[in-house]
Amino acid sequence: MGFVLYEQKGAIGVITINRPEALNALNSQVLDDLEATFKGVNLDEVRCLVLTGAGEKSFVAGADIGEMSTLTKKEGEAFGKKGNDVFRMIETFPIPVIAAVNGFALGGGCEISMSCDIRLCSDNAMFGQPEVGLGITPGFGGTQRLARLVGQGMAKQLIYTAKNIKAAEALRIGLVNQVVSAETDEAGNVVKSAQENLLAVAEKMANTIALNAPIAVRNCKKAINEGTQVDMDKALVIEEKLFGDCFETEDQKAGMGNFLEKDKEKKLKVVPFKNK
Ligand code: CO8
Repeated sequence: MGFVLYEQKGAIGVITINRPEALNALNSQVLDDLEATFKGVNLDEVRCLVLTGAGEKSFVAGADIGEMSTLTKKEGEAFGKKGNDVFRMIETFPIPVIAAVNGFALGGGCEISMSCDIRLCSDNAMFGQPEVGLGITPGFGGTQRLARLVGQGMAKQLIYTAKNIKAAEALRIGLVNQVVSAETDEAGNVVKSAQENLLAVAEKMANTIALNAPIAVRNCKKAINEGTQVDMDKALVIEEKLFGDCFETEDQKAGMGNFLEKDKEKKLKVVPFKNK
């Protein structure tokens, strides 16, 4: 795929937006390549994805300003819809997606990270919604997802001021779950750069998720995504259905049977979870 790389590593997959000469800015082609890459993931084998950007400097520096600069109102709306459709596909993708944010996550970059389930970032990461400085609104879901993630007050501050924030502030307001620094040895020499270490941490988390029952993990994603959009009574019905759906699966029988056997050795073994 031209602007997107994909590597399957056992039960996890790593998707890399690969347009470093433009700091991985999202033009129509990148969006098309992303959509095709997600659609090509082998869901019989892959249980968790990591999404990152090529290079040390930038995750995604936004939607492509050059491409947007000449759009009419109608074309602007269509471009917004194109981004929204791809990001919603990521948000509702059956398996979890971890954003490994290496550097700039501005505009559409911050927005695509927010369509992922979990955000981890390197200590040089920079987040922001600079759109109002460009005369537009955050049009790839930013007004909606940022407000849901960090609360309306903080989202409005970030969006109205168009001021970028560093990794530590993103952690403080709950926009990211973890900030990853370079790994050093006892003498203080860098063993892994922040970017390398970020990917290692993200892949380790993805592998941890991949060891758990895949149907249960998928159902948790669906329950949280769908349940948080409706009132509590409806949300609990959604949860009940997805909970019930796990019973009679091989995962549920093996997972609980393993525990009940009270065989410590066996309990420690990884259950060979299957997708049924
Ligand atoms: N679009 C297109 N090209 C970009 C973008 C971008 N968003 N960001 C960087 N580039 C390009 C630069 O033009 C430059 O290209 P060239 O070498 O050909 O001149 C190359 O990447 C390197 O960039 P810089 O030289 O600017 O690198 P610096 O280290 O000096 O600066 C910054 C890095 C601070 C990230 C700077 O590049 C910057 O400010 N970029 C724009 C950030 C931004 O405003 N992003 C938000 C864009 S708007 C958006 O995302 C809206 C989403 C919703 C769309 C809704 C549709 C209707």
